[in-house]
Amino acid sequence: MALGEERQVVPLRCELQDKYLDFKWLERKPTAPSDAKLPPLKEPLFFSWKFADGERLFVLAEEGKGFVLYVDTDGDNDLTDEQPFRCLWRDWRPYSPIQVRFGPIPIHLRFKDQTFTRHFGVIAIVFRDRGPDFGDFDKYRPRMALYSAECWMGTILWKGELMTVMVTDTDCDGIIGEKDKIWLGYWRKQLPFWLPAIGQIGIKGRFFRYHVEPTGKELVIEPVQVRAASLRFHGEQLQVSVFNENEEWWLEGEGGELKAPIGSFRLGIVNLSRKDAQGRLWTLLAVFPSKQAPKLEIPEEGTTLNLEPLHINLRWDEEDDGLKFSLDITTANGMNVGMLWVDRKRPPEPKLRLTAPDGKVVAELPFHYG
Ligand SMILES: [Ca+2]
Ligand SMILES: [Ca+2]
Repeated sequence: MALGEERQVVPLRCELQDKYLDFKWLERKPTAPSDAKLPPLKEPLFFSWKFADGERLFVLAEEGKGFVLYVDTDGDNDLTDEQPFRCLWRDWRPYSPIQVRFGPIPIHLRFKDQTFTRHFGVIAIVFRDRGPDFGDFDKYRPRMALYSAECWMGTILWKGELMTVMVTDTDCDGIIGEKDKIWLGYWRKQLPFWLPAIGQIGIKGRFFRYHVEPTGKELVIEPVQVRAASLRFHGEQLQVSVFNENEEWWLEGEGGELKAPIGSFRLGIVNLSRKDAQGRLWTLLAVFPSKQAPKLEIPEEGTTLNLEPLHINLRWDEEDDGLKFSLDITTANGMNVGMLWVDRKRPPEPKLRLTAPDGKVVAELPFHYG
């Protein structure tokens, strides 16, 4: 992260935001807890969510020509001391599925002898059956989701350049921990990527452990000593995530060599860049398949990452009266190629040529990116 030998403390500032990158479904409850104090409510629907200091009740109810949301923001199980959040039917956005947002809602939390306030948004989404409901609000089937309406911004030194980072409370528990995310490069026209808010990284042979403080006020980066060996690759740049039961690393290397901790790992993500003979820059992003991530052993003498040859897998399914063809690409070690770019653009779409046994071309069809 920061390429320094010293421990670094990066202050983060909390900002309200109305966009969200992740959300969590609130848990629907058939009734309110028996000791909950409720204001008078028409047709209430009960939901709950577990924050770092315990469960909170959310209640959506009808009110005139709209809806009212009560949230137990201070966790005392009393909704009569709460400010209601309202919306009208005309506020429902004609998205698919239709939805309305409430908030920002201040949630007052207690964590390790500290009290602080976090802001969240609530999205009410209406489904009917399995699809979105474009008709009337079906009060018996809404789903409600929670998202953090805050992010924490800071600036780090990343490979010699200043880079803005954004920390989000991804799991919506009100504190920052290992299930939350640090977004890097989100504002640049490059592939945004994220790291867990607590983790370990190695860049060009320097290794660091980092964590975001639970209230989000700072990011602490500390250099660590690691027994490392070479992971050789064919290309200019390589980024990988590796993990085992005990640890997880984000690692970066250049010029055909990446320094990795010695040990037995599995490969989560591979991002490889290489120039071809014409000077075009190819970028390949591969992720582990749904079943199991491929093994990666890093012995003391080092090893080589072999991704090639790439396999092109052609599939077809019957659809109506015809056949639907699709293709995907896997690496030699079985990872799924999620993206393949040339000079930061998608390569031209491949074509499928169908021929009869005598070699006569029956059809020539272009594929489309799905
Ligand atoms: Ca309350
Ligand atoms: Ca969290």
